[in-house]
Amino acid sequence: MRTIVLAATSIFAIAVGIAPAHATLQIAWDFGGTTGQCVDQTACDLNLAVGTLQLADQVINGIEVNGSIQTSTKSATLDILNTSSLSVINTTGSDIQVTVTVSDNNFIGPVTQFSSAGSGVWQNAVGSNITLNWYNDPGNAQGADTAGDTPGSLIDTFTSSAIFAADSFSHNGSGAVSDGALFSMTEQATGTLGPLRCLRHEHQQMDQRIRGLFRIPDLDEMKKQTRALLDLTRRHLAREEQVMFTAAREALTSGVLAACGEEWAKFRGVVIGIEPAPNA
Ligand SMILES: [Ca+2]
Repeated sequence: MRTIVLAATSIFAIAVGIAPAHATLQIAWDFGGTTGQCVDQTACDLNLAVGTLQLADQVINGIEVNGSIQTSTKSATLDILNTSSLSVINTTGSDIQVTVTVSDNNFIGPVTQFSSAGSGVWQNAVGSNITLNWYNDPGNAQGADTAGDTPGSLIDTFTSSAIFAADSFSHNGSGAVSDGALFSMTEQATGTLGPLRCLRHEHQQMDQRIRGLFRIPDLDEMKKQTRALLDLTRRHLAREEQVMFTAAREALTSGVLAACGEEWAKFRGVVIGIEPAPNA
């Protein structure tokens, strides 16, 4: 199974201004402990324009990143920091904690108001979550030296957890800031992507639905809820088959697998290697 955050985009815009100066747009990441960074106009940046930082499509510690572009705009009337990815895919059978931070400084003030927005689509990622954080620093410190480097104040935050197989989120924010001639902006996306969260979440859902069945007085409603529980259980078993058992086959030695098989066969009262009789 693959976990996808599609079109995770966030935009950070601040109105008004004075005069430009040198600054650095950069991105830093931490994918399950594998860290990295890319700075605008260095070898890792595919886009020749200053203020646009484009990463090559790549897999970092099992996380496949496609179409990652960051932009930084500084003018007398508008300062914008933007980051987006077409898709961020967990290709492994494990949950992975991901953090991506984008920052630039020497945005042009003074400014007194900010607007923020973020949106995305979850695909096959139930139980995964992402938190978007927006930071503003009147001290103009450069952020994103590391994924945890977020100078200034947290001025907006938003969290989304994937609930449905295809799920979307969006958020808008705005408020007051107090920035002088120069300031910095930093955006961060942090959360956990993974199939195990999805499986655990389904376990919780099944437990809730089973408990709920006993409280339904109406027979038709109970039938409807029982069918929904069966659908959820079938989907969950298929997902376990696809994710858990594939991961177990890859991770465990044949001796351990055989021992597990014997144990579970004993528990279920079946004999390994004997096919059930036709029409049994
Ligand atoms: Ca560039």
